[in-house]
Amino acid sequence: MHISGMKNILIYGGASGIGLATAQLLYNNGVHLTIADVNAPLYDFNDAVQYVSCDVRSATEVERAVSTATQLMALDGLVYSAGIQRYGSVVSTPIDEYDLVQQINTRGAFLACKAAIPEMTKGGAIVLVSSVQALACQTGVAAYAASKGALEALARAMAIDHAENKIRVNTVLPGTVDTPMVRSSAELFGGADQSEQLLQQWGNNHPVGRVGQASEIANLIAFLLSDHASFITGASYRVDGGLLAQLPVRL
Ligand code: BMA
Repeated sequence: MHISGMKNILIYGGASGIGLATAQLLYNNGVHLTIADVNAPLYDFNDAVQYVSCDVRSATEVERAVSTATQLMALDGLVYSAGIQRYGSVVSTPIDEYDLVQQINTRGAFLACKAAIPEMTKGGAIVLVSSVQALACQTGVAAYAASKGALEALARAMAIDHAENKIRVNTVLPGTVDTPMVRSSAELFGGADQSEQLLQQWGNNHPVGRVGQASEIANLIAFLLSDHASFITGASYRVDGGLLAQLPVRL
């Protein structure tokens, strides 16, 4: 895929999972890239991609990532893919755990966009990685579902506020995707020995009969970043193997 129009992109949470798959796709298309993440990338880009150690809870670290990304040229793309998942109902979720999920999944996106938008001096595109759980959810994910729901509303607000700056803002809503985050959930519930089967079972919940691959989400992110999506803003795209199209009704 040709990522037309995109030259300089910053990816928060680009060290693994959907963020990393996006980085790989953009890198292979010649985009100048900066990855901001608390962890070092799981893939070796041979110094061809800038890496900034960044805890998205810190405004200073988030801003440092933007200034690193804009050393050579204006920023024209931002992907926010940092995220964590914790389990529990409102009653069973500890308050500090709720706060942590909001800080990383939602407040971090606010900080990233706050720092990056003024640097998108020639316009640009932002993609926030949300979840199908922003629209419909399973039991025991109250904090995570709330964070992703808020991300949707935040994206809409930014799309409206910054249309005049020629900045488009969209979200992608993945179903279950084979990432370190989902694998650690599978280990939590299935234990080391059953986690692979559990992942497969989660895949079977999707009409296509499998979990998604991070590269399949990256394809949509790259499209939304590119000029091919020039009339798309304030929109949310499910990429979920049919998960949300389905009613749990059997004939
Ligand atoms: C994702 C994560 C996964 C989950 C999927 C579908 O955002 O919450 O753990 O399997 O949504 O509900």
